[in-house]
Amino acid sequence: MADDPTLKPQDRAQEVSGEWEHDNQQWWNEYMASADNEIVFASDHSIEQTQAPKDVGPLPSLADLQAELNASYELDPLAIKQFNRDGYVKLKQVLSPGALALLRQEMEMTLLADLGENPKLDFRSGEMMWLTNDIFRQFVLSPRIAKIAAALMGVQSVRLYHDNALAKEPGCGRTPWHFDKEHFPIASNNVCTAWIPLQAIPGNMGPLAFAVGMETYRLVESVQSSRFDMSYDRTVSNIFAEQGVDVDNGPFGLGEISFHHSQSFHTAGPNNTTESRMVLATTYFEEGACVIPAPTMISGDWRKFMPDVGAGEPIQSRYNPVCFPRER
Ligand SMILES: O=C(O)CCC(=O)C(=O)O
Repeated sequence: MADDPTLKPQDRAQEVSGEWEHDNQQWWNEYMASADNEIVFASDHSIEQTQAPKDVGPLPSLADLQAELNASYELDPLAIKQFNRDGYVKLKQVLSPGALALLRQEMEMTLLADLGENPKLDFRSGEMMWLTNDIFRQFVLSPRIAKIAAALMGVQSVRLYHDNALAKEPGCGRTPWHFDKEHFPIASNNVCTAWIPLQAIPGNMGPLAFAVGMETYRLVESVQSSRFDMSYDRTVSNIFAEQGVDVDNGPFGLGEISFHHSQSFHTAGPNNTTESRMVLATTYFEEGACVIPAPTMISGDWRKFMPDVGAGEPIQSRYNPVCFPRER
């Protein structure tokens, strides 16, 4: 039905009101196909290139990894200001090259085991890896990362919504413009995602790019979501260009990670390198938040991320542990 060319725009808008009936990989497949690959930004910050060092030295032991991911990061108060003003912040040197290399190796093995040698996917994805893999578990439940999320949002305690392994393969096109508030069925304004690159991301590898401004989403609030054609991406992009919205599509250095608020509009460029762009994205929400009254199919596979939690209920399932302060 989604591909029926005879559908009128209003029918397409109504289509998103049902729930998503497929898995998370299928969601990403359809989602990436809704990107308009003709879009370029008026302001391009991607010129600077960042090369990943190839030799990161010996990989850390599990105990060393644990120590790194438990230790507090010294968060500059200016970063909190920037997050609340711009809707996102990029923080340098949050994680060591060794820790990232270890997770990259693990992610590659996990995706290979789950999707096979040649899955013919431009964008491989995985989720809930922390349940079965100790190294993922250290990262996804990391007090170091969750504490930053809590401080940026100004809340005492955060729970995990979900983890996402995101492997944008060489040749994969843009990630469409979106904001996560529309995708996450969480009735709270305190939701953010840590986007953790597992290698440096130069401008031509598709760094996550942000429309600057916590309130920028208001410019495109009335644009109807469509399941899933390119019209939404194109319309949002046109409005941002017309309104002179600055887009930060700068590269990520090794160890640099970003945090974006669920109101932050973001996109990502194509991967025009020969290397897979591997990222772990973990989403946190304020303790006490509930599911929205009526999730739609653009909420994706949400029931999987919070089993036995119904619409309108507090999100406290076994898959949504408190990550900060760490439960003992
Ligand atoms: O990795 C990407 O290209 C998109 C990821 C994203 O939109 C997110 O983590 O919120």
